[in-house]
Amino acid sequence: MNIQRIAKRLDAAAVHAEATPQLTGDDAVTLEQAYAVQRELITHRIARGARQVGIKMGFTSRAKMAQMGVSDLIWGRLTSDMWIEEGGSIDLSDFVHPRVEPEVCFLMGKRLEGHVTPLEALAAVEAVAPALEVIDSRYCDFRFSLPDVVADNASSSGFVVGAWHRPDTDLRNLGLVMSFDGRAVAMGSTAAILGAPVRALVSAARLAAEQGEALEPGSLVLAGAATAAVTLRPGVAVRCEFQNLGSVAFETRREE
Ligand code: OOG
Ligand code: MG
Repeated sequence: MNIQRIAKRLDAAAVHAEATPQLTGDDAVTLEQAYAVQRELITHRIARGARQVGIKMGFTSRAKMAQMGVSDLIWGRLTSDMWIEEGGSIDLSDFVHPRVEPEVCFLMGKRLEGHVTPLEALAAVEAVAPALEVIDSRYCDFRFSLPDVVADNASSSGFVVGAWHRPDTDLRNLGLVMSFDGRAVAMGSTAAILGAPVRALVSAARLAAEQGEALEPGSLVLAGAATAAVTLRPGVAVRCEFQNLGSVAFETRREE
C-alpha cells in the first residue's frame, strides 16, 4: 500500500475520465489510510490551481446507504474546480459515469470544529441554499468499499448551489422534486438527511476534526443527498425544486 501512488492513480482517473479498479491486494487501505489518500489526492488539484472551498457529507440518508451498500457517514473535500454555475452546462465526457442528487448547502459564518450541538452548528451558519451534487465514482462500475470511496474523495465531482436564504430557514422537512426535462426522476424530503440537515453539519464538524480540519468561515458544507442518485444522460435539463428554497438547475450538453 502506497498513499502517494494510489492518490496519483485516482487523480489520473478523474483527470482522464477513465474508470480505475477498486483498491484491492497491495492497494487495499484502512479507513484511516483512505482519508490520507484523499488528503494527498487534493494536493494534486491544489497544485493545478484549485482551492478547497468546503466539504461534503456522504451517506447521510438511508436512500444513499441502500443504493451504494454502505452504512457509515463519510466526508470529502470540495474544491473550486468542482463548482458548476447555477443554470450552467456540463460536458459528460469530462466524467466517468456521473450521477446527480439533491442536497442542501450551508455557508459557514463562524468556525466550527469537533463536538458541537445542533444549536451551536446552526449559530455558525451564515446562509443556506438548495443544491445539486454531481457525483462520479472513479471506480469501475461505480462500485466501492467504504475505504475505496473515502480515498476517491467521496465520489465528489461537481456541485451547483442555488439562491442563498436566511440561516434560520427551517430545513427540517422540505419536500423536493428533481426532474430531467420536466419529468420527475426523484422525490423526497430534506428530513431524509439524518432526520434534519443540521445533523449533517454536526457530523461534518466532528468527522473533519478527526482528520485535523475545521469548518472555516466562508466555506461550504453539502449535507448529503436526500434521495438516491440518478444517472445523467447527455442533453438533459436537470432541475430540483425545493419547498421554501426555490430551485437549482443546470444542463448536460448534447453529444457532438
Ligand atoms: C458516495 C458519495 C455519497 C451522498 O450525498 O450521500 C454522497 C457515492 O454515492 O458515490 O455524496
Ligand atoms: Mg452527495
